[in-house]
Amino acid sequence: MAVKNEEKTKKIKGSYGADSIQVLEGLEPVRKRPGMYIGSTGPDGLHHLIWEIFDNSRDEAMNGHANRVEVVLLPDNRVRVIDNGRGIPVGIHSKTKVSALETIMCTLHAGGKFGGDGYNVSGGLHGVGASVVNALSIFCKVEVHVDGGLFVQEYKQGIAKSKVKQIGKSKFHGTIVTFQPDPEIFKEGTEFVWDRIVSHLRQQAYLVKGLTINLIDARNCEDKLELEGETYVTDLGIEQPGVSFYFEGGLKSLVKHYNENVKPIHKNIFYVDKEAENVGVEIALQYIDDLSTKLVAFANNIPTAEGGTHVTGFKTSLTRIINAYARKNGILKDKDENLTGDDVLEGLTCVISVKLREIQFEGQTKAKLGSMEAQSATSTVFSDAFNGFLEENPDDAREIINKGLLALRARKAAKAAKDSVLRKGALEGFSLPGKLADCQSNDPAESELFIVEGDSAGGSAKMGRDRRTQAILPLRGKILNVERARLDKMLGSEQIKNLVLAMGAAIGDTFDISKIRYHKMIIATDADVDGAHIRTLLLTFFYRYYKPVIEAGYIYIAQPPLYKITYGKEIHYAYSDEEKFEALKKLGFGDESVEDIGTNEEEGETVEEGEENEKEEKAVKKGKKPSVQRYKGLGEMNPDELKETTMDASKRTLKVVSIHEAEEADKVFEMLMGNEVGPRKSFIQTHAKSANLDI
Ligand code: 1YM
Repeated sequence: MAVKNEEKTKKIKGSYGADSIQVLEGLEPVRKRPGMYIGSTGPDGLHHLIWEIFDNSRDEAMNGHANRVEVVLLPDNRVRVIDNGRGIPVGIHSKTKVSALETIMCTLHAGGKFGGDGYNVSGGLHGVGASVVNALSIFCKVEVHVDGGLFVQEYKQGIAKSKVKQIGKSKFHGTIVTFQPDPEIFKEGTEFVWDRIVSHLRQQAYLVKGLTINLIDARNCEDKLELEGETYVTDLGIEQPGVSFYFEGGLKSLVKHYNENVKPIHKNIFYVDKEAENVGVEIALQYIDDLSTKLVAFANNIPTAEGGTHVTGFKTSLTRIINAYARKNGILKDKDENLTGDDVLEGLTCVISVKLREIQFEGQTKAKLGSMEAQSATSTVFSDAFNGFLEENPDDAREIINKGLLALRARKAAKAAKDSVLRKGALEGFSLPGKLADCQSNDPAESELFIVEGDSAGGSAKMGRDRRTQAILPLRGKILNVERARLDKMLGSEQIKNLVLAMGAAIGDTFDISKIRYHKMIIATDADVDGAHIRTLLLTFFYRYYKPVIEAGYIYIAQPPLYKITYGKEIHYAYSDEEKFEALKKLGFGDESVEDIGTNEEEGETVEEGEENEKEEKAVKKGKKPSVQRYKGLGEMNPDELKETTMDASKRTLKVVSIHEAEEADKVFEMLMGNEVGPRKSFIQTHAKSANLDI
């Protein structure tokens, strides 16, 4: 009799535990929204079908009832998973009058207690995935060797074709699930990828020590009938290509594998596999002669790339145990500082795997373990075992602690070097950068720092400044190849270091705004593409490292004029094309009638010189036109012009930088630096011509 799935929810008593109430629901929702159950209907979701069925076999192995699982790829994109476990129960439930097998395969059940008191390592979902796979398969068959018999049931799109039937006797015990993904669901295709399955199964084999996993490629096997036989495929004696995984040592084997091509600094791999507070904790670790850390963690065999409670519990214990041992054995003296968490992670290769009855994931990608009991359980199991390991293996212990001490010393030396670079300028006046022409005042409130592009502009600025309150720091023309340098590299640059020293407020952890030496830091770059780049870079730098300084309103952008218009004795500075227009209009000239001084050397002479002045005056009287000079850079201005237009506090205009502007600059910088070539290219093309980068 064909069994219909009921869409409505009904409650029945669990088959194997008297009080276990199960919520059962038909499989219609799975076919309607497959993504909700397997993530996607693309290749990820397709492979997920195998993982679901495999997980049931693996859980059976982890509960100690199976030691062999076979995954066989068959023709027509069918997959068969075989285990030698107890076999899914087939008994008829007294209330539902339905076989447990059928319930498992044809209802969305809550899982958990269904089968009794097993260790529900897949988050209390033992067997739950099977019905999902069944629902999404055009064909599915389960063969169970149990209680001396062989029982079979077949399904189509989650619906049983008949009751569970006993078709013979059996001396085996185990479960065989064969399924064929439904192309109606997996519209992108139902072809499995061999390498993907290999790497998943290899990882799983490390996580379940003593389990043999065979993967067999029988996709080209012509004798379908034989493959459809009721016994284990590998017992058919057909030689098929495949791989086999078996790791006796579990995670210890995995650490050994990770450290195969590197140099361990101690002989023995630490290993523990114990339970505390109902949480299974398995950890293996070994230190290598390197600075990097490889810490891989799993919860119920699911990778937790973002770590979580188990990793936290491990890290705190590792630091505590190593410090305690080192002190007890006089390796760390009373006066010595403790090793930090980072110190003891250097060179560590470690795999952590915890198993919980109930599991909680956190984070965006659900790749972080949230279950609190995992933290204390990991801590308890690891502390005890690792302490024992150090006591029993003093040579290994010494190497591990020495490694940590090395990290500590390196960290301190680096900090001292950084502090000396950054503090010197902050505290005393005498180690300011040589490039800086400092001001005389010691009062930050009246002091200004001009950050000037290029040595020649720097020279003019030095001469044109008020040396009492104005300091000049020239940045070499090309301070950096802005398009290539990363911000972290930038910090290593001499130019940026000079800027940090000149400001006097240090950087990073040691940053202290109260130490800042100037309350105005004025960026004065040229009005061309290079200048705009340097300005973007400086703003980004301030945005990332000196946000409070921007917020305090200490960062400014100088507004040098773009044009100088000379008409006899009259001098006008124009800061934009419109202003130039206006000025010329006022003098009675249209823009077109004016000669650009850039192309007229003779009239390009400065007006300041008396003789020239007179000449000019005469020229004007003779009806000559005004001359217009376009400044391409600050370096083109003489000291007086620079003072008059850009530096003199009574005449200049400054633009204060808002946090919003800095943020925009940061985005532009990010784009210029980013790996995406497209946006950068189009940005540069758009802005290459405009002298003023709009920030
Ligand atoms: C190829 C897939 O599903 N194996 C499998 C599944 C189960 C058992 C053994 C099993 C579990 C329990 C008791 C228990 C499942 N049983 C259930 C349920 N291989 C595959 N092997 N007896 C047998 O957990 O107590 C669900 S899955 F719910 F019936 F117990």
